[in-house]
Amino acid sequence: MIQTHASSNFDFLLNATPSQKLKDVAAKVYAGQRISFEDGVTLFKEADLAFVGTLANFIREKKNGNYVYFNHNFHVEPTNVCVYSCAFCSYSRLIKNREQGWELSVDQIMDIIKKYDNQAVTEVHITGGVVPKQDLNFYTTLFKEIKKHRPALHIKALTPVEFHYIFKKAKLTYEEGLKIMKDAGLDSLPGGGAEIFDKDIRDKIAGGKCSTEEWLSIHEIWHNMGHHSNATMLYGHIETFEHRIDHMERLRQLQDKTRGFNAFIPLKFRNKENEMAHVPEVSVIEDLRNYAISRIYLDNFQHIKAYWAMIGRNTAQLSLNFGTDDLDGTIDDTTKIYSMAGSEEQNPKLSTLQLVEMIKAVGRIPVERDTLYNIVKDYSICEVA
Ligand code: V47
Ligand code: SF4
Repeated sequence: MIQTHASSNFDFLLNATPSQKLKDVAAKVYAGQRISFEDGVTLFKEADLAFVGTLANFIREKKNGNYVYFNHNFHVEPTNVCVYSCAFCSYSRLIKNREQGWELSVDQIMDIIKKYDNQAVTEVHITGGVVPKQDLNFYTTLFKEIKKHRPALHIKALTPVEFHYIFKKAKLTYEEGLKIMKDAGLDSLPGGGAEIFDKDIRDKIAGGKCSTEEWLSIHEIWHNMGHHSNATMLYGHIETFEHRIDHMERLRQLQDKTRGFNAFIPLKFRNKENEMAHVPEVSVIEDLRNYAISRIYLDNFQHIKAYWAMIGRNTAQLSLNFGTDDLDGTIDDTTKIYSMAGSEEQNPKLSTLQLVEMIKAVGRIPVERDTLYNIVKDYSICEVA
């Protein structure tokens, strides 16, 4: 019998581990079966990087071949002042210390948007702190202005943290509020604010802001309206492996119902200058294991994103062999969330050429996508202009 590369890797894996539990998980993955909650925890507790990496790469190549996606995007952070005080957040300045923060007006944000008039960006990612002034009227005015100025620019904006606050203040249901935002120009939702879904841990690190149920409900309603979103998980702080699998399990269940998530984005806790600075950051090996196990567990998510601005370009590049297939975008030094939290990327900005070279250097095919993963340019057949 001719052995494929994948099946010889699996034989090697089965022979390499003495653990029957791990052999069983590998057999399920190879057969294309969903792994259970217990299997996920077993992978976190017992499997080494080579083991989960081989399984994750098998799934990644089955789902996305050799492609690595990126987009041309930039961020707008309307404010870093916030009514909440999440313990992990290095970014927000409490509302009482307003002098340390910024609050942009619609006109100031439009000046940022107009800076990209002659650039081939396809997406603006808008999110930041939560303040009373940036309410329903502020965001609907902003979205309408953006669409009036540049109709094709995809607006990926706001998280359930902001929506919950804004809609409550405006006395609107989630359905009513999301419809108004959509009509004003909102195209999709980023994955932020998910943090970790376990209630005890969420209360400790992000108490006061929208609950797990509220986060999931807003995404479900948005998906049922026919639109898409992403999902994140903040890991590597005070959570356990069970909490990470619980988080992914809740996302997997919602995705079974709606199919509305595009990508899952694990976010490594960074510990610079926040209330959790005493909590050590996890190792790069743990980052890669976490990407790989996410890829294995979330069998109904098409894409796993390594957000290079947070994890650093070298680890992001390495992760392309451990389950990830998306690097986010060019960013153009427009986000401060991660540099303020201690990311190695203090001025996150990559040119198309840099992204393409990063991806080609590991033997993969760079593909520029739009927010919804339609292919804009396949760099196996195009040159960088
Ligand atoms: O929800 C804040 C995280 C998120 C820290 O959807 C931190 O394409 C680590 O969601 N250490 C916002 N993480 C960013 C976000 C995102 C980013 C890129 C792409 C997409 C997408 C979404 O940033 C917050 C929080 O989980 N965060 N502080 C920190 N110290
Ligand atoms: Fe505010 Fe978001 Fe920071 Fe929490 S993570 S304090 S909600 S800006």
